[in-house]
Amino acid sequence: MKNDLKKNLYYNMLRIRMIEEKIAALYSEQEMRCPVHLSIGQEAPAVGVCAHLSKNDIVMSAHRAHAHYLAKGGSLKAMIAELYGKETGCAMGKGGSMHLVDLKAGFYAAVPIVGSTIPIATGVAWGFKMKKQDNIAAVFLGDGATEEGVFFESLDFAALKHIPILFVCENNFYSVYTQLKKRQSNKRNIKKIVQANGIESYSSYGNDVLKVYFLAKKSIKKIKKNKKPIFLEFKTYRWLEHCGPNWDDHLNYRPKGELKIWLDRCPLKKLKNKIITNSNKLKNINSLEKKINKEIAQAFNFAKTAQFPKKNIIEKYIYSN
Ligand SMILES: Cc1ncc(C[n+]2csc(CCOP(=O)(O)OP(=O)(O)O)c2C)c(N)n1
Ligand SMILES: [Mg+2]
Repeated sequence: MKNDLKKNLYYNMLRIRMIEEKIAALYSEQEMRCPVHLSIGQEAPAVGVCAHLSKNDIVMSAHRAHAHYLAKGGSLKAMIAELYGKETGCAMGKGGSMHLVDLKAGFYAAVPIVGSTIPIATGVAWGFKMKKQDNIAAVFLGDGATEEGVFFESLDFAALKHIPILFVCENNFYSVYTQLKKRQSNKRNIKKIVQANGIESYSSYGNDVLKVYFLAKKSIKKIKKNKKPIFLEFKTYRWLEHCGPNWDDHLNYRPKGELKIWLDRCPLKKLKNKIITNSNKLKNINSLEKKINKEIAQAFNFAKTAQFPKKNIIEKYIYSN
């Protein structure tokens, strides 16, 4: 396997990790006034899936959207400005972290009502098919979203109409403070449930970006060829609190020792060890970090020095379009 591929995937995950770490570090300044749901620890599904999507394929997401937005090519400056509530933000400073959007990059928005973007993405993908366009939609959803009725309605419709959509479930085993096994019978297997809805379905380990990459590659190729939906479940883990920049292991809703196991399964660490074989390569990695730090500093400066939105900015936007 080409080392370039590993390096690219590593770079994209590192970039997301470092951006979110910066958000966490500056959050207590209280200049970012929106809630933030960070993806630290679960960067691999976003990067491995979006690596195969073209500009004209679209992605939708939910409350935990930074990684998806960035992996799809959303503007970093506009994202950080959005978190600061500024008029140069991707939603004109009116949405915050949970309402990211970058139409140019094919990121057709994140909406924090759990499950709400699943039918919207299904509709967009259906539209592609009706217009005989070759594009697909990918929608990222959590394990909690698979408990919403609209998830099943969307599966049914996608199966029935042969809709070119990739459903990507990031199963981090939690919905806020409640573990999957306290919410669902242990007989409930999401892959089999989706298969029973007539959709090809796979489950894989979500902290190995190469596994994600190759499964996504095969699946997206198939969706484009057969114009039929596919569902992927990636098992992964959120390190920080559900919402906010802090560690929360002391709250004891996670079984003792579980966090430590998943910290050891860090998606970046695994790949970094594969890339570094000598000290020369280590120097290369340091230069990646330097490059990312520079980009982050520019984005935060852009956000902090921007204006807050003027009154009626949304109304003006709507009436001028
Ligand atoms: C319809 C709806 N119900 C409840 C909530 C509150 N809520 C916000 S995030 C969340 C957890 C969702 O869990 P999951 O889909 O697994 O995503 P994760 O946070 O683990 O990434 C809940 C219940 C909501 N936003 N929308
Ligand atoms: Mg979850």
